[in-house]
Amino acid sequence: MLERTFSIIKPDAVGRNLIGDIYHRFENAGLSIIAARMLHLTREQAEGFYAEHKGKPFFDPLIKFMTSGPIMVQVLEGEDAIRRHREVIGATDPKKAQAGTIRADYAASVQQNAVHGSDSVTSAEREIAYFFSDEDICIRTR
Ligand code: DAT
Ligand code: MG
Repeated sequence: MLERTFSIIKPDAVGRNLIGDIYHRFENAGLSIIAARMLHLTREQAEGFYAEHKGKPFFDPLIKFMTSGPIMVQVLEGEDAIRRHREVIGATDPKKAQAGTIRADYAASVQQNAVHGSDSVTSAEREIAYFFSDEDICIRTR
């Protein structure tokens, strides 16, 4: 089924000039970028985005990391996009991520793990709407 998912290239990967490499991997996996923007998250924006993790021991360091530099946010569209995107990204812990995935290749740790990808249809819808309005999304004609 044609799906949309939400993606972040995190401050570590942006800082290492990996935007092009990561976009290439998305496109090679059949995921089309249909909206994109660079921004530097405020603490409030980061806390709201990661609200489901509030209270966990890694929450404060996560917010500090996510606000440490600019990020790229994008909406990806493709067949089975949510699962496919998570496959290209790899497991949260880079030590457990399959060889050839973005996190296996670029993540320095569980926290500094290069990318974010929505984990379900519900979170994809919430996360897309958190950063993009309907007018930001470009419908592909080919
Ligand atoms: P994912 O990003 O793979 O969906 P998640 O939703 O469980 O993983 O966690 C969100 C982010 O929080 C994750 O990318 C990095 C950070 N994080 C999760 N578990 C952590 C842990 N045990 N120690 C440090 N950071 C963690
Ligand atoms: Mg998650």
